[in-house]
Amino acid sequence: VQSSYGQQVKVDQVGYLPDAPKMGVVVVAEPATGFQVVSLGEREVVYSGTLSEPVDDESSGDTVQQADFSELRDTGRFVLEVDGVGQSYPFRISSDVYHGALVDTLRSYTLQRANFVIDDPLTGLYHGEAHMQDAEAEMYFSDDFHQEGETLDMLGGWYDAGDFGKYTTPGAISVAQLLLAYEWAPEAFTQGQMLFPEEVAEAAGDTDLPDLLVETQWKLDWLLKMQRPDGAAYHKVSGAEWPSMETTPEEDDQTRYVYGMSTYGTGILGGVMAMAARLYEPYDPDYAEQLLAAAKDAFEYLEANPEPYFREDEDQNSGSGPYDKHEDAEERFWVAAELFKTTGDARYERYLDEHLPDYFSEHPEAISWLDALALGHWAYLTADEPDPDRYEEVNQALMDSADAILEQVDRDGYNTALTPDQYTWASAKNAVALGNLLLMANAVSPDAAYEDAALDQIHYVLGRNATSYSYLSGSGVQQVQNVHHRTWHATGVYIPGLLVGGPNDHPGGDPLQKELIEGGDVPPAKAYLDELPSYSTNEYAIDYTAPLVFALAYFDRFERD
Ligand code: 9MR
Repeated sequence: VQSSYGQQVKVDQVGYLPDAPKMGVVVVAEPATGFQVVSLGEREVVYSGTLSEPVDDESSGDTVQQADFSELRDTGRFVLEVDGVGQSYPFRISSDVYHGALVDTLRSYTLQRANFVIDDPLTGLYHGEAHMQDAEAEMYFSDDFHQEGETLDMLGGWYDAGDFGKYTTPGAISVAQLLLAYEWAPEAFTQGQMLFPEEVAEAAGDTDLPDLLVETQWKLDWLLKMQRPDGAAYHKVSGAEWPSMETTPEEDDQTRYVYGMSTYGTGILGGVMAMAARLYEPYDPDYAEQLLAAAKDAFEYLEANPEPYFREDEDQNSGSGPYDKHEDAEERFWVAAELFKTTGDARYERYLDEHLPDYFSEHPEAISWLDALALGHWAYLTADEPDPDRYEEVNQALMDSADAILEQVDRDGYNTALTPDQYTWASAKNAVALGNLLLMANAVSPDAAYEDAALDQIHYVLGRNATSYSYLSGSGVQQVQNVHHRTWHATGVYIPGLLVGGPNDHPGGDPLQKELIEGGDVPPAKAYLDELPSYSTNEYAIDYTAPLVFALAYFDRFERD
């Protein structure tokens, strides 16, 4: 895929919105001056401009100049040409420029369904019912409710990533961001938009639900199964060994176990249930009631068990990921705040006041399974009657975080939200999620600079970056090709809509990536390999794509007033 195009002159390879800033990044050896935007086909110069002064970008080690063509509002297909340097990959300008990527990312969840026949005419992906042994997943340990070896029905849900594990925390945090996307822009989510494969449409029946809520219900139903009768959440369902990359889902017939339990996961599970209760209510009040009861059970468990707890099972990381977190304050904050928003019951606000008073003013970080505080803050800010002083604290904390992110974007040669030390596991997800924090700040205190910088993070993952890769499969010219994904690799079918982890200079045990990092001077933003074995940079996961769904839905057909 690599070509001389697009390596020095970088653009969002999907494109730009007529109503938003448009900027390309030029990597230079010697300072350059002029640039043109040229229409494809007619090859007319539709815009000419002057590059910004060169800057040394710390994360990439590149000397870069920016080409700002925001004034160009014509729709169409273009390339960016820079005198004496070269030309970019083609890109579009159009108000629906991100729509295809939005649909791809949404569909990717359906294609990740476990225990379900996938027969998708759009991608050609096929696999039969697999991991049906989840109907009898074995308890790995005993607790007050089940004996070790007892079997539980754990059918349903999505596979986590390129592996076949099903994990409570990334699952619930993904659903939460999809539901938030829906709550923010319900008009972006319609029936029929996800072009469901026939089996999915049939199973959904004659519901009034928009497709997105059909799909999130598939995961929510599984999450409900992960909850114990006392409200606590089991951690994951997986086999004890990693299957080889050549294994199709059907071939992985090893016993599946229910592992672990955690208070942080109980908080996340409760938070998403409280949020979902509100959103399913207009369509299905009975289901909403069930979701709300699950949220309350999770909360009550946490209220009765104030100490953080994360259960480590021997053997539990030999065939699945750890997703370990040994603190839980952020997740407690979220479930209480989300219940406060959904029910209006002052009891939940009291809990925050009494047990987590410092967390109102704690600076929120990018939403992830490791930290759900931003979701808690957002719920509190949008609850009906928050305490005015507490509201101010939360508001200030969000503004402080947003302004720090904005500073980084301004400093960065590529307008990326990641600081040089943030190119770690799942950096692409974190860039987008940092952008989403800016959208939250903008919703509270509107400022176009927040929106623009959030959009910059979409540009970053879609190719305007130091490697020139679009980290989203199926989008852009230089798309990722060798995603670490078993079903993809074993079937040979390219699956669109998957966001990979991206650059990571802390590769842990990933041998290929370690070799790259130890081999020499690799700048953080270039610590990336589009190679199948590079699981620390080139795996996809449901929680990587989720913040991108939120951002793409926000900017789909975006217009500036
Ligand atoms: O996304 C996870 C990342 O934040 C962690 O640092 C990393 C190591 O624990 O694990 C990542 O998650 C993987 C999970 O453990 C197993 N399924 C695939 C996930 C994506 O690589």
